[in-house]
Amino acid sequence: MDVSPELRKRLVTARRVCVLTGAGISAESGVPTFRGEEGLWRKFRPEELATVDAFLRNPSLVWEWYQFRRGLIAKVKPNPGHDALARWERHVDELTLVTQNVDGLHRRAGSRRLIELHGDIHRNFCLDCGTDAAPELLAAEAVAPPHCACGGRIRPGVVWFGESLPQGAFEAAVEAAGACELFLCVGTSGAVYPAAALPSIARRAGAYVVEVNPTRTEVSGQMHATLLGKAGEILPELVDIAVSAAA
Ligand code: BJW
Ligand code: ZN
Repeated sequence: MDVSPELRKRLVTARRVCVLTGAGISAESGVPTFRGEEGLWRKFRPEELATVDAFLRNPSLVWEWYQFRRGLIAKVKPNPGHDALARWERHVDELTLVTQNVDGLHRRAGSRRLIELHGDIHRNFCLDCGTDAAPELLAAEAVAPPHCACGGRIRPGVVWFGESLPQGAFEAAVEAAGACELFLCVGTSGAVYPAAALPSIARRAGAYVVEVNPTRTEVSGQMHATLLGKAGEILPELVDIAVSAAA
């Protein structure tokens, strides 16, 4: 991979780093992305599955889709891209990892300063009273969402279209993007807001902004540099450069 002298300098000198990740970083672990050739949404329309209206209209279909994905995620593990970001966090003054992913792979890789903008697929809560669901309610084979003690339906703890992000999550992400010297945008199509606004927020605040993705995206035009390739191959190299300087 060709790292420009400018990017090398930024990697070596940045003390505050912010990274935004999307489904692409988990693709090499075997978790399908949403959009594109191999994307989940080639087969299912987002509005049929990722809105509260879809859940109310057809709770079993939506529940089954999340149970299928939970089963898939349980069988995979973090890849060198996740590992590299966790390693970087241990070596730099401040690395805030903002993810749109709900799969929990960053946490499993060891990232701690983590903001999960779109929730957590392993969590479930009651649509009516908001109480977290007890794990015993969530048998893997269940084909319909269980009910809470209050009678309400249990739903996955993810953020659907039209819903607010978890309280304080976007504000914390904006703060990190606005305060960093180096911002990386990894494995996201940049199609979903407000997450897709973070690169431009970082750039306006003076950060050097870099994208890692096999293809150009809706936010490529906002980048100082785009590194075309897989996160699991490029991130370890970038972190080697950053960490060797810190050693
Ligand atoms: C690789 C790779 C490899 C492959 N290595 N890369 C402004 C303008 C227009 C609309 C809106 C707007 N603001 C809000 C909206 C409405 C809406 C929205 O954005 N709509 C768009 C469709 C236009 N947004 C919302 O409704 C959000 N809520 C909201 O805005 O509330 C108000 C609010 C405002 C301000 C502050 C706070 C709140 C909620 C959005 C919720 C999104 N939910 C989903 C589903 C989550 C649950 C689940 O998992 O089922 O989140 S949608 C889906 O898309 C999922 C993802 O997190 C999200 C982003 O997808 P991502 O990660 O980018 O994946 P892909 O598949 O699109 O891209 C993968 C990329 O990886 C590709 O580029 C590949 O090339 C690449 N890749 N292999 C590196 N090996
Ligand atoms: Zn309830």
